[in-house]
Amino acid sequence: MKQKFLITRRHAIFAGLTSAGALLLSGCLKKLPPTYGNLLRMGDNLTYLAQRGLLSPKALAMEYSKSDISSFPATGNTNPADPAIKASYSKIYQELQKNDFKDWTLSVEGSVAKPGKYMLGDLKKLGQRTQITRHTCEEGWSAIAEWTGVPLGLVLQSAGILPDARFVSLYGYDNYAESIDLTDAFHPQTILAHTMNGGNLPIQHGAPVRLRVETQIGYKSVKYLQRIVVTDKFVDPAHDVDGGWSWYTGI
Ligand SMILES: Nc1nc2c(c(=O)[nH]1)N[C@H]1C(S)=C(S)[C@@H](COP(=O)(O)O)O[C@H]1N2
Ligand SMILES: [Mo]
Repeated sequence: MKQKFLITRRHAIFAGLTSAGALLLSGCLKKLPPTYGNLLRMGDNLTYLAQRGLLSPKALAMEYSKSDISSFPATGNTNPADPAIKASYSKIYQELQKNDFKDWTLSVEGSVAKPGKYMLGDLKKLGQRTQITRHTCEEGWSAIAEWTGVPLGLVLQSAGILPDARFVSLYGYDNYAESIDLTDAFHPQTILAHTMNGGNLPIQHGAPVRLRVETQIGYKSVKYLQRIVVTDKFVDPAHDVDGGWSWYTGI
């Protein structure tokens, strides 16, 4: 599924080599991604440098108006409760679904002063943001939707993020996982979305709560959120780097 992405990415790498060289020389060395040094992950250096070197960390991804909202394919896992999935998480997700996700909690762990479980109501009280954005999948399609959710930065603040914190790993009920750095975690458009186009987030799009990282490509936006772990070291929870995927996929 992510294969095509790698090829198009390679083209982008060659196209961007000269400008990246210039960026490197212009003193952006401290802004290198944690995958720096891995020859197969040179694409990360380029997109990371371009974003971290040229944009303010709070620069917003493009937002659209309601008339731009489009149909929205569902990809990857579209129903963790599918009985055909023989993994233990399938039963757990079925139970949550039976009760309309009222028993759903998000566990916040790691480098935080107050680790613990948040119910959806607890999260909503922290603050909310609504944004109409474009999702771009590595398979080559994109779609626009309106998302409402709780900024991840507010959740991390509320949990008392510790000074040694550097990365955030997010795990879904289907064992899918991704990690992002604190710049993306505290980006104003990085939200834990519970509402899509004004209604509860549908199962196929990650119910009850999914991540939206609008500064990166679609596969970073973990659906079916279960657990967030703040770490002081770089973690690649889904082994993207070993599997030949980009860890940083800035758009
Ligand atoms: N938990 C989980 N999150 C996931 C995936 C998945 O399979 N499981 N697929 C990813 C990919 S590749 C994309 S493009 C988007 C798809 O989101 P959508 O199904 O709402 O279109 O979710 C991402 N997050
Ligand atoms: Mo994707």
